[in-house]
Amino acid sequence: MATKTKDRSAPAAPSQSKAEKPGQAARPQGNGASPMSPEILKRLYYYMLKCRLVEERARTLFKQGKFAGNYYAAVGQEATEVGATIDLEKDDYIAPSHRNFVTNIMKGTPLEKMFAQLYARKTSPDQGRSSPAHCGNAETNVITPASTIAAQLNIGTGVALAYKLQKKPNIVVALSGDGSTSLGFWHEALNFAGVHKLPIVYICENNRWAESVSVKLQTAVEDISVKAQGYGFPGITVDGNDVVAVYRVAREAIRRAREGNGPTLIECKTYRWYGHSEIDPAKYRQPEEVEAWKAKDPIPAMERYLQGQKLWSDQWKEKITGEINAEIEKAVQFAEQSPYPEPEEALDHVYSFSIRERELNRKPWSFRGSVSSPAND
Ligand SMILES: Cc1ncc(C[n+]2csc(CCOP(=O)(O)OP(=O)(O)O)c2C)c(N)n1
Repeated sequence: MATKTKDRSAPAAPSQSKAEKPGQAARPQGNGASPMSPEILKRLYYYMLKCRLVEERARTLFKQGKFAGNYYAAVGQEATEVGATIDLEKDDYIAPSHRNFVTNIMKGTPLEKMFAQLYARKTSPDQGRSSPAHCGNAETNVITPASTIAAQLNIGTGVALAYKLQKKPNIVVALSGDGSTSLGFWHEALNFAGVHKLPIVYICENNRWAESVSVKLQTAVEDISVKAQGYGFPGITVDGNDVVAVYRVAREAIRRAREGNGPTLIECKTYRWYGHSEIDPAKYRQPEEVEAWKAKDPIPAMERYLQGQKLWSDQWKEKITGEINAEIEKAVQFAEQSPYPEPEEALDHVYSFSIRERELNRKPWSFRGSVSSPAND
């Protein structure tokens, strides 16, 4: 039986009855629906703030040349990332994209391990193998993002199939961008999940741009959520900067998936504040567009919401900001003091017969004692 890791005391969300019909887009509101517990509202805010502070620190470190590779910030998209994943259980999986580094936080990956990933150190989840942006963690059920965009959806869909075959009550939340919807992988994943009614929720973060390509050149429809109609399951468009709205819709979709009623596609309309990566000045965008979206910053919006609910105090914000920043500093120090992997360790955990056995004379861990080398490999 799956164990719960998060507070689940919030009352049930209203049924998204409009969205129960395949592909029909609904526009739920965060405000005005059934009340939510103070605990979950404050947790939503806490995690958005944490994601923002972690990302801004990561951006600064990159610009200071502290780590190589690249970094793909999702600053501005916190409401979507947090709202869609906060309700997951320990055994559920997240299949993130290159932009969803901070979703690791939502599954409980320690910041130390995340910063070690940025710094490519041996203490990172992949022991210093992959790029900074490709942070997954087997220990917390976060799938390593794929370099090929949208491919994380196929892997996440495979996990959902496994859970269904094993009759486990667990689900997958898979995230991708608007640009990913132009790829065959995206459609293959959704089609397969629709046919087999898999326990998976697809979150499309429509942040308007895929590198320098506008969403208008990716799709001829206004709402990407209508594409779910082709796969026989509900599609919902939601304000991706309204964390309460995203949370309510995602919770309903997660419940549907967990109860065996199949996938949901949730399109979250949002925006990334910065370039595609830290080396992209994003000159293809109009400054007015960027400013208009920055005015919709989900974090102060949630602050105002909490103030309206009488759940706010400046001291509380100061306290949690201090705690998060201290945690980040500790994690940065941990990463900087961690060793790099040794060059010969690059071949550990690699599925290969010949290099290991012929050149290093050691058996690969995955085939230890059970499979012999093919004669002519
Ligand atoms: C198949 C493939 N084509 C192109 C790329 C290069 N690439 C990496 S990220 C990206 C843009 C992805 O845009 P989107 O899916 O909207 O996600 P976002 O970056 O906006 O979060 C592209 C084109 C790639 N990694 N894989």
